[in-house]
Amino acid sequence: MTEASLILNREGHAGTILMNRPKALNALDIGMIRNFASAIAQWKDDAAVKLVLLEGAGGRAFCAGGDVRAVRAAAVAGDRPPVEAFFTEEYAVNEGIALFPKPWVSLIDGVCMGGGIGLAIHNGPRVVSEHALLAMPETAIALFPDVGTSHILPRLPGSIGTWLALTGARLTGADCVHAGLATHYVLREHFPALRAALVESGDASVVERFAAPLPEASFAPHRAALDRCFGQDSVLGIIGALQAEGTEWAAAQVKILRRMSPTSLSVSLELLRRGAGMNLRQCLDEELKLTRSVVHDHPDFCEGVRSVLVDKDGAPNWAPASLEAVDRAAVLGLFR
Ligand code: QUE
Repeated sequence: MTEASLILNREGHAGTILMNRPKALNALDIGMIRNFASAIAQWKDDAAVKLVLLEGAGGRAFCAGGDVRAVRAAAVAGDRPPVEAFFTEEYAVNEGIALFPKPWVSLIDGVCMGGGIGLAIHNGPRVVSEHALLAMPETAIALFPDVGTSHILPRLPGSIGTWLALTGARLTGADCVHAGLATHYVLREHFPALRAALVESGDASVVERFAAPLPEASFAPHRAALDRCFGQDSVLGIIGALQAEGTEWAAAQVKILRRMSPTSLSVSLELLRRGAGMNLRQCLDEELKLTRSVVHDHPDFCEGVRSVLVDKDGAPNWAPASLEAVDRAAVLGLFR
């Protein structure tokens, strides 16, 4: 018998959800997404469920993202319906979490990227440990910040959201609290007691009692430069501003940006600027339209997933290959 990839339970006053594909770092497949939708539907009006508790199995990850290998396989086969179903249903879950009328408590003790962030960010509390590692790595596979993060990232302090989206910067748990992605910093050793208190009390405010003193943000020394550079209104403008900084940190950011899909960087920046003026539903609709064109009508997504997750050669062949060669009209055309 195979074990379920999403395990729903009732414990005390809580509805508990365990993401359980540890070998794939709990990456979300369509079956898991459907079970999330059913948990939301069952529990939102069930007065006996005071809160939801979301965790990842295996000790290494909360959730590494969406099952983009499966999406790529469908795209390569020219099979549109499974891609349409995956993103439509995933984004509906993101909105369902945002509208969920009770605390949706995420316990993040490991890797949490992309789609994993979408399962935590739209509600709360969002608890991170000293082993949490969060990122929006989509520009490395020529996707873009989705799962409603086009609504969230433009609302983070300064230009932190743009920096995260374009560079895929990895944040520690403490960094996430400083950036506004997480709400509470709790040491891993206290997670079992926190979990027990949540289940037993049904009161999400117990997390306050478990919070540890917050270390300084790793990006604190670079915050001013980060805001100066990532506040520019084009990717080449950002790169120019970084070069003008003349620091090691700025040079490292340029090197990272130059490895990402040039089209994806341009799409992601445009999406975040639009997202600043839109509500969550509008952002999810814009993201859904973008998935169709980015996955099916542009070669970089299949190439990016091939390079990062299939062949793992770290040598993507982007088209076009440089930011200088990106045609703005072609980028805007992907937003139909
Ligand atoms: C960008 C992404 C993802 C990614 C890497 C990126 C993503 C995702 C995974 C992933 C990682 C490990 C696994 C797995 C998936 O990596 O969405 O199954 O074992 O799910 O650069 O968007």
